[in-house]
Amino acid sequence: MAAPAHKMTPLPELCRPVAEWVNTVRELTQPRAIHWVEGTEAEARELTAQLVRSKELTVLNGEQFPGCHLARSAPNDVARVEHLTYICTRSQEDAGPNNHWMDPQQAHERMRGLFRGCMRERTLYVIPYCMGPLDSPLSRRGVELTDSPYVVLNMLIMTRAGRAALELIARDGRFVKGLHSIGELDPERRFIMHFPEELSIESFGSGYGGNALLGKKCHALRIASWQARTEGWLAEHMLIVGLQSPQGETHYLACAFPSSCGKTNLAMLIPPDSLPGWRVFTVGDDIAWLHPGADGRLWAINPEAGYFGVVPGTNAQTNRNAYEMIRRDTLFTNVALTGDNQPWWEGLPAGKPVLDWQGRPYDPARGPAAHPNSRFTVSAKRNPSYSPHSEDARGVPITALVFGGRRREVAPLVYEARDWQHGVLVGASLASETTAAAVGQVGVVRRDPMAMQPFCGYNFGDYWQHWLDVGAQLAHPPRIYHVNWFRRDPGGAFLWPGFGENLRVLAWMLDRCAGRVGAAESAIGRLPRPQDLNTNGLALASGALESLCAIDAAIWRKELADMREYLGRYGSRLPAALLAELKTIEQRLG
Ligand code: GTP
Ligand code: SPV
Ligand code: MN
Repeated sequence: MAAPAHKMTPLPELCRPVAEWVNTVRELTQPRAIHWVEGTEAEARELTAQLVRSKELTVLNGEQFPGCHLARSAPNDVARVEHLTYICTRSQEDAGPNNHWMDPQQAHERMRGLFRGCMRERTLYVIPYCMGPLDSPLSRRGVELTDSPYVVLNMLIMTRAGRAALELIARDGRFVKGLHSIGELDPERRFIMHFPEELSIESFGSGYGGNALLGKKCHALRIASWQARTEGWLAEHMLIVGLQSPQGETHYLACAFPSSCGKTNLAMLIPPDSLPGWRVFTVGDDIAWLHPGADGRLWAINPEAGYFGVVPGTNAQTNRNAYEMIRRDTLFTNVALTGDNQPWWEGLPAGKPVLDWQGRPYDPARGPAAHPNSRFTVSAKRNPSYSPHSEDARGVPITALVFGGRRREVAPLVYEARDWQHGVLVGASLASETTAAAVGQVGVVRRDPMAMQPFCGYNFGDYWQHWLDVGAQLAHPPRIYHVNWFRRDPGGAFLWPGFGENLRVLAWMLDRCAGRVGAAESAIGRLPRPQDLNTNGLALASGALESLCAIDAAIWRKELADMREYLGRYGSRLPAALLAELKTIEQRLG
């Protein structure tokens, strides 16, 4: 038989700096074996089979959910742990009041103590990955070292991982070092540490989501936001969606909503039948890297390759695209199971949970069957509305930026900022009810500027200044909006139907950007008048639209006072321009 025409270099020989670092970590953590991740399909199949044999994965009903598996995390390890997440910069001021801070040396020492010998009976996986299209100058690379094969499977879906990424690292020389161990999954021995000045991450004691898939929040937001500031771009907690109007014009929006506040759903929304002719194209569902382009516009890439999405609430009515997308080749984490091995979650109209997310016989007295932060991991290419421009090296041009929160009251359905500077204040003013995406109390309003409170790798004061600087550079800055899909009536019901109907609001924005539609001035920004929103075929309770678009001056005065107090915490790092914007609104409100 003929020899293979082309013999591939073994991965450990491809890039010496990575190999040297792996050696250092091997000495520290003492793994039984080392597995360099190639990124082939055969490798993913083998890893999956191994996890099925060890019962860490359950094969789901092959007729209804072909290629799908269920993983259950430790019951005390089900969400991000913001109270154990640190930014370790030499100066505490650089981390800012928005972050927990630890001195880098002290943090390294503490982590070394935890990592020492922690992989003795385990395999160390080396995952080279690329955030962003492989051939894009806007992409950045990293290597995650982990002892969790579940993390490897997730990273293979969520990033461009394997040989091609390592080849790029070898060429470029620069990569973010991420060291991860599940440790004993002990919440008392759990830390997520970031060293932006060293481009490194150390995560111990959790195997879940943003704590453990280091390419996602740790790299693509906390470390990348720091890099972006020094390099003149923005790393944001934003979806990217393309909307093609019935006239055939496509515009892209990037939207920042806090965790579990509707990004994945908006990114793949289905236009209602009463708005014929619209088409939706998803570029990203969670993170956007935004760059000023040579043409004076803002351009966006999605650094990720898959979705780690909230499962509960997903059904054929709320989001048929998402529902179809997760019916094959999907990894479910912490959902419930039916008697015939189908995944089940709250919000499904049919089926009956037999085992809850912990694998116990389902008992409603113990809470929901699926964990409220149960997730699906799936390739973006499974999305029926996957944009053909997702892999474009320069990204897509952004027409409008949208900020939004989950607020029962105060924030109207939508308003428009007067200009970029006002828009930066609008983003900085974002507040939202907390959700199950992070450990802690759910449903309490907190300030979450730009939806980045848990994710900005440096002082918010400097971050807002950076936003102002980026805008000043743009000859054609996107317009900036604020939305709230979550207003409630006094009985607690949502005033706005949300999901696909949100397109009506996005369409108003695009009409505004094209100068085709009017608005009413208000103290806080421009609001649609009743005739400005397309309400064809929309069934709203009487008076709902008026409530949704009303600004109550007394409530807003209180909101602004809260905002002023909050901004004051940033002291001398707070840009004067933001205070000036705040003052303008205060004066307009009277
Ligand atoms: P992360 O992945 O945590 O960043 O969340 P996300 O911002 O992508 O939120 P996602 O789209 O997954 O939605 C979170 C929850 O909000 C789900 O249970 C959705 O069903 C629900 N949801 C999403 N959009 C809407 C909406 O327009 N209206 C209402 N009422 N609920 C929504
Ligand atoms: C979020 O919490 O915003 C998520 C899920 O998107 S996680 O990957 O855990 O950060
Ligand atoms: Mn998110």
